[in-house]
Amino acid sequence: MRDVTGLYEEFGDERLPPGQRETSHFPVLSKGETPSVPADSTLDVWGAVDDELSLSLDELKQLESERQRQDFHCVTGWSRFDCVFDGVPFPTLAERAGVHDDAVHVLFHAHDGYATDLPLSDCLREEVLVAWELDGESLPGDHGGPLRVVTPHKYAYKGAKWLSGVEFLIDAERGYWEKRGYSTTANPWNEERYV
Ligand SMILES: Nc1nc2c(c(=O)[nH]1)N[C@H]1C(S)=C(S)[C@@H](COP(=O)(O)O)O[C@H]1N2
Ligand SMILES: [Mo]
Repeated sequence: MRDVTGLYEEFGDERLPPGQRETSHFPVLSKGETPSVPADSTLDVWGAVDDELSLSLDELKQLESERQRQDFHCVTGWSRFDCVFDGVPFPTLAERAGVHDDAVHVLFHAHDGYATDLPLSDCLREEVLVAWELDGESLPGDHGGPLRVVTPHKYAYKGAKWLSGVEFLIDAERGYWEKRGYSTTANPWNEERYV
């Protein structure tokens, strides 16, 4: 298992980012109801890529995956340490799609109509996982099952639950919360909460 709970050293002095409090349970935070994701749904990858992808969950699981221990920081002020996620590191997916040199940004799409965006450089990190297991069990529906993104170096609204698509962009576009005033870069150790 790869332990990335030390990644805070790149960004700050303390594992717990400023203004956060640690919680031992795992709250659910969604903009609306948990959507029902069809069993035959695919993860689609498109935009500035050589090969558009449409992968079933089984196909995704055949890519090189790993288990990671990560921390989770919600912009509303709670953090949960030591979450264990299984998934495919984002760079592996990007490599499979053949991302174009002029791509600079990523927009993640979800089955509940949610979207969130990040600079490509913030996504091309091993700890950005497209994940299907939490703490050794299939990802619970409320937490984004069957498939979600996790971004331990960012506030957790960057991690789309019920992931349906990944779009590579040559011009930045804003996601659901980003259009409503939340930060695009969302570094918890700089308290980049709002614009
Ligand atoms: N599709 C989707 N993904 C989402 C959200 C959402 O409403 N819809 N909420 C975001 C927010 S604000 C947070 S803090 C985390 C919460 O994840 P959790 O419910 O597993 O704690 O999911 C993020 N991803
Ligand atoms: Mo959040």
